[in-house]
Amino acid sequence: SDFDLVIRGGTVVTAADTVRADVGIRSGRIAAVADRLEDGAARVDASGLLVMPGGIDSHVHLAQPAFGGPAMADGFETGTRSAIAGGNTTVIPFALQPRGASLRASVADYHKEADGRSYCDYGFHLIISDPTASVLGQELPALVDDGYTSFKVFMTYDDLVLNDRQLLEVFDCARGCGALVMVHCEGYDAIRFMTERLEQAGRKAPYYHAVSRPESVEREATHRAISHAELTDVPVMIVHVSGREPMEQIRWAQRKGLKVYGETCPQYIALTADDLKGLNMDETGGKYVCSPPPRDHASWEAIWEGIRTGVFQTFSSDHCPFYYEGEQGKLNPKARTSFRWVPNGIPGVETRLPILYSKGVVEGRISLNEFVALTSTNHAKMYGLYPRKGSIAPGFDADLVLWDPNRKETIRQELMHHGADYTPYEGMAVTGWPVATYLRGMLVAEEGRIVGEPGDGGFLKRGLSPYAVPAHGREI
Ligand code: DUC
Ligand code: ZN
Ligand code: ZN
Ligand code: ZN
Repeated sequence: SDFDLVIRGGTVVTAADTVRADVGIRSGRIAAVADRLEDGAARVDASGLLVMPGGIDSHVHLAQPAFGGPAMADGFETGTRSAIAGGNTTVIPFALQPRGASLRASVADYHKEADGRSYCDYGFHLIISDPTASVLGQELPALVDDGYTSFKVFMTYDDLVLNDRQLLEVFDCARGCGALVMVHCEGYDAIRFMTERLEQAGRKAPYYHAVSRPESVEREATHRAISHAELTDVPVMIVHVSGREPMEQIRWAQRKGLKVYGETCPQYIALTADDLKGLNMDETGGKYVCSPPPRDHASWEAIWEGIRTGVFQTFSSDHCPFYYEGEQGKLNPKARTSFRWVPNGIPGVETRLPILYSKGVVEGRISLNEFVALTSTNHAKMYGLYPRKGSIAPGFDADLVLWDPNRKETIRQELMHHGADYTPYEGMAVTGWPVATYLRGMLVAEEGRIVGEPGDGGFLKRGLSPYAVPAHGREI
């Protein structure tokens, strides 16, 4: 027969359609989608299941150095193992330039980490912490040509923060290169001011992490990033948006006609700042420390409003895992002395799809097609992977997740495949769960078992984002 594999009898869901169809796969690609295909060399019965494009998580952190802090709990092996178990087939982590380092050399370090270790396909965004003349003039344009077509910049953190002048210079460079800029919007000085005041008052429990960076701090930085993007005429993606105020800034910009995009994450519809209180303001609140911090129930509703009305294009995990008990069982005592030393980030690459499916599709807030757009298709389009990734149609890579829409699970650490020693979603009941994950036609995960191998995943040289074209056109 014509096919290496036929996935038979499932309901195929894309960002546009929901149809009962068979999917024929040949040489790692989708060869046919039709009502009824003849058997291939192999056949899988998907009756009762949804067949969706594999999740694309365009915001994960793997193997990032911690600047003297604790090491990240996931490198490429455990992080992508967790990704495929959770129904994903592509991740886009970050290659971080430490200050003083060459960007090209930093990218090479991440390739060394990823090479032969990844269970799924991957690209890299570039984190720019030191936008020197040679970085802006030579390194970035060459790296964009090589498929690193998006940058992330930070408006906070001692080791990463860019001042307004530097933000403008990176934005202007991105405009010239056709790269898409992702911005971490929280104001550095306001956070420092609050952190020092809270520590002086003896307020050092993890909960005060949330108090030190309230929504106004995120809203101000979001507005500032948007204004700089307008000034330089460059499209920007505002990442990890936590609540109403930053969401409304993005909506305001979009209504003005600016090319401002938005990303949100599971923690902003499933956790609140109260989680950072732990048990009676103890250190267990450290399991929920991430930035921006989770807010409150009204913020969840604001995030849903932004999802439903198209303010947000992507729903990413911001998977950024650290060990609660300390690296390899060694306690991280400094993190217990003040919230300021608790590393910012939580694991979530494996739970992103079930959380959005359960709260979004099952609870009636979004359609199946919107689910696919938010978790896969829009990531591919936004970051230059379309039309290779992100849909189910002839010619696309056969990256698929077979999804049981009725399966009830309780998220628990024992189910997870990540390197971290906890999940912040412990005990959360969800409906809808990945049953099998196919990477370019290969079964890589099935029922929580990892079937693929490290090295199955390869590097994706990404094209320019069609969303990164400046509103006023490219220079000639
Ligand atoms: N920003 C991220 O994107 N991830 C984790 C922490 C942070 O500040
Ligand atoms: Zn440039
Ligand atoms: Zn960030
Ligand atoms: Zn992140």
